[in-house]
Amino acid sequence: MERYYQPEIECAPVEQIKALQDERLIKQVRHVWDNVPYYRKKMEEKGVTPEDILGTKDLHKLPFLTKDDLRMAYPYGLMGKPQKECVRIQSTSGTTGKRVVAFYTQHDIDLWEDCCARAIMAAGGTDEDVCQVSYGYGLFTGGPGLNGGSHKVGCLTVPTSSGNTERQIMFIQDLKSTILCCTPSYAAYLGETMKEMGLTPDQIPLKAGIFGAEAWSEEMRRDIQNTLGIKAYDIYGLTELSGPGVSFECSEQSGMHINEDHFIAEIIDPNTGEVLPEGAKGELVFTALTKEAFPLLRYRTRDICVLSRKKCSCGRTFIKMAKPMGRSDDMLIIRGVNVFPSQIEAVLVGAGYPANYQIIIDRVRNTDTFDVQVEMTPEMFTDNMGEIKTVRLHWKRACGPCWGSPPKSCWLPPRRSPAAKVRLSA
Ligand code: DLL
Repeated sequence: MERYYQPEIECAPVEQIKALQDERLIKQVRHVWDNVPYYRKKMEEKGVTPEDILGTKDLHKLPFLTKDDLRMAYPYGLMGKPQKECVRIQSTSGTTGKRVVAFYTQHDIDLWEDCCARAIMAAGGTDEDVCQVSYGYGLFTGGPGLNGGSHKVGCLTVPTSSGNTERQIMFIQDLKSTILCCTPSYAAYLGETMKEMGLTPDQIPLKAGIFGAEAWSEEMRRDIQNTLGIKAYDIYGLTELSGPGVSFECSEQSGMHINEDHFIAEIIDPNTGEVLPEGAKGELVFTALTKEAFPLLRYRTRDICVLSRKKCSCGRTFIKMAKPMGRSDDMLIIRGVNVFPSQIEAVLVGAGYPANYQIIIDRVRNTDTFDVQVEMTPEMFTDNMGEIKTVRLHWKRACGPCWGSPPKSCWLPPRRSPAAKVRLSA
C-alpha cells in the first residue's frame, strides 16, 4: 500500500522531476514518431523530427493536438500500439460528432490506477478504509479509474456506480464506507438526502470524499463537508489522458498536484498558442509521458487554468493546478456530462427546424439545470397540444442518452443524464 505514496518521486526536488521528464519526453516522442503516423505527419508539416527534441525545453517545437484531431483520427488513427496489445477502451460523454475513444494497454491501466491510488492516499486513504465508488462505470473513466486506485491502496472497494440513492445511503451506513468517490453535485445531493432523512454528520461514517469531473466552488465544498462531516478533495482528469488522477488535491486543499512523472503541463494563450509563464491564466495543455496506447503530445484540453509551484505544506513538489476556471471552447458540463451547444443545434436542424434557441443553465440546490428554449416558427405552430408534446419529446430524446426522462436508477444525474427541459416559445 505504501507504494502509492511515493515521496521519492512526489516530493523530489524540481530539478530531479524535470530531468525525469526530459528523459521520458525524448523516449515518448520517438515512440509516437515510430508508431503514430497521424502525429508524425503533423511533426513533418512543422519541420520537426525526434532529433530536435532534447528535453522539455524543446516541447514548444511540437505541434498541438486538439479535439478536432481526435475526431479526424477516429477511431484508430492515434493508437500507439498494435491492437492486440491494447486491452481496454474508455470514451467521453457526448461531443460533437464522434465521441473520443481512448485506448489502454495493461501497462497504461496500471499507471492510471497508480495515479488514482496516489489521489486516494493523499485524501488519507489506507487499506483500513471502505471506499465507495459512486462514479459511473462503463465507458466513463470515473468508476473504473477510482475502482482500480482503491484496489491498489487495498481499500475494501464498494463499486456502487452512480444512481440508486437509497442503495448508496444504505451501503454507506451498513458497510461503514469511509471514503466516497463521485461527482461533487452527486455528493451534494447525497448529503441533502441524508439530511432530509434526519442523519447528522456524526451518524455518517464517511471521513473523506474524492470529487471531480465537473467544476465546483469552495462554497459547495463547504456545504458538502458540513452535511457529510468529511474532508472533500478535488480530483481532475480527462478521458484523453487516461481519466481521473491526472492531478489530485492533498491535505492543503488548495489546488491539485499534477502527476508530473506522467504528464507535462503547459499554459498557453488559447488564441495565439504562445506558452505563458507560471502563474499566468490560460489554456491547459498536457503531454502524456508514459502512455503507450494513446500517447497524446501537447493535447489542448480547452480548460482555462493557472499553475503554481508555490511550496505546499504536504511536502509534495509536483506543480499544482487551480480549479479549472472555465473553457476556451463552448463545451458545457451539465451534471458531469459534456454537452456542446452544436449538438443541440444539430438535433434542431436535423429535424428541419431553424436553429433559433437559447440554453439556460442554472444550479439549483447544487444541481445543474439545463433549459433549452426553442423559438417556434409559423410552420411549427399548432394548437394541438398532442403535437407539441410529441415534438418536445422527440427533441429531448434526440439530445442524448436518457435525456428528458432518465430512469430513476440513474439518480437523474451523476454522469449520463442531464435531463434537459425543452420549452417552445412563440
Ligand atoms: O471527467 C474524468 C474524471 C472522472 C475526472 C472522475 C475526475 C473524476 P471527461 O469526461 O473526459 O473525463 O471530462 C473531462 O471534465 O476537460 C474538465 O473540463 C472537466 N473536469 C474534470 N475534472 C474536473 C474538476 C472526466 N475536478 C473534462 N474540476 C475536463 C473541474 C473538471 N472540471
